Amino acid sequence: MSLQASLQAMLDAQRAALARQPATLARRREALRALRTAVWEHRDALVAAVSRDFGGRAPAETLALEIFVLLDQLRFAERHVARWMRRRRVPGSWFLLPARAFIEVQPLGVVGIIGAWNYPVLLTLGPLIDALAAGNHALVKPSELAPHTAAAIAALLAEAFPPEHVLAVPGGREVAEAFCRLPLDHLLFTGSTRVGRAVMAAAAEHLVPVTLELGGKSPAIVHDSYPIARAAERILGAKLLNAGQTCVAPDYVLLPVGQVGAFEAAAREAVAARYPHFVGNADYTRIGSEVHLERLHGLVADARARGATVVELRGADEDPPPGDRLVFPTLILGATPEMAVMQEEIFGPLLPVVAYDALDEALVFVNARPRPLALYYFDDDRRRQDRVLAETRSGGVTFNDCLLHLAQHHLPFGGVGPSGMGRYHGRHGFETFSKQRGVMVQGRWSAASLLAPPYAGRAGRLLDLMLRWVGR
Ligand code: TXE
Repeated sequence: MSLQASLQAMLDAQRAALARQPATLARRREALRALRTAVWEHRDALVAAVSRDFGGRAPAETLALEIFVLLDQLRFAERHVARWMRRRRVPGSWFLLPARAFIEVQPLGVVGIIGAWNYPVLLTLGPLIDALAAGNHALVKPSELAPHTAAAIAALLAEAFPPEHVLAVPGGREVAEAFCRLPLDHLLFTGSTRVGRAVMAAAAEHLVPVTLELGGKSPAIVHDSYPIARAAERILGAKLLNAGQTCVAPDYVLLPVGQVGAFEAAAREAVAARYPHFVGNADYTRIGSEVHLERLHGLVADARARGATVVELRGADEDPPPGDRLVFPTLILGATPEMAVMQEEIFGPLLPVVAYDALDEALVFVNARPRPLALYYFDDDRRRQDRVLAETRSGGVTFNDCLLHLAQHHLPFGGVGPSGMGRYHGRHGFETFSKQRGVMVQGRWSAASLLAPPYAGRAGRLLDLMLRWVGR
């Protein structure tokens, strides 16, 4: 059987199983519970697998940013799914009275999820939570760029679910491409904007709706009035989680022109407090692959050649041993738009600093670039916060810190424009993976029948009256 045919057979088996078993509340809760138990029981294996894939990922980062978040999202979904799936009565339109109307929320069917390598557990199993809460069956494709984690996820899912309910489909690019050609009921992809385009083009053949969780250059803007040391500490703290390989990491920082020196000093202090040394320090995550390591070295070299001041925030005598994919936290002072580091998503611990004179100028800079996945603004003044909200666009926003809007269960998460489309997390993810079916129940007496032809008489006069009622 060809690859495409065998994937199709998996999809068919899941569709048949879904038709046999309706997605009751009890089944959904049971599925969420099974996933929670499996993640909990496999947590050590997952932490170890992620660390192997990264060539060193701080175990606390995997536990806090992947396992904890997943388990808490699962608990949240278990608690709220009954309310989310409830039928919703809506008011009937006046001209159709006494007809009733309601929204019936149903599973879409069999959904596909393509995970990413940078948070290989969370970005693969997180969307699955929402899909299961919505009562779907799912095919899950973990990233082959995190192969040990992919195997751990496949083992965990095989233990928790029969394959006709949830099935991991590990494999490389060829599998990913075939996966995108399946006539799924929905496809969620997390990864780069470039691959996102290919995913959407492939999905278009069967009109498969897509949610694309992409990335982009998320700016952090610091206002002159904000304590610079606090801003530096929070921006660097967020940037260095997972060594910057986070879709919502602050990509570059816009600083008031007079604050660059103070920011550098505070950044140095913040880094030293977190990481007294780097070589042999398991708290600092390594770069996911050789390719990305080379890419980051290339970005630094290009910035230096174009006149930036490159400041590595590390002890003077440290050098990574060969084979260690360690990139030191690095400020790129005097970054300019021509530098590659200001053109592509960095996805690593490099932080370009761009100085601005007035807030207007900072907003123009941000708005001249593609809409980012996140925007961070440091300022306690509510009126200016509102102004920044009104005058910019991004997937999400955190004021006075970075990343954390992502962890708010009640907020939708997703990009805009090139940073993605659609949303998930909590109820928003539940809705992404549900069909909101509009249902009308006609009464014994039907108002619509008054408009039946012949139009020359009463029906015409009534229509005329109705038009005047809404038009004047
Ligand atoms: O490579 P690729 P990477 C961003 C981040 C990073 C950049 C590159 O900026 O630097 O993307 O990422 C599959 N149809 N993010 O190294 O080539 C292939 O099998 C379907 C942001 O991941 O962009 C592999 O699994 N799938 C992000 C993956 O795409 C296809 C997370 C490789 O992606 C395919 C990750 C096709 N035609 C990267 N071609 C985030 N939002 O967090 C390739 N693939």
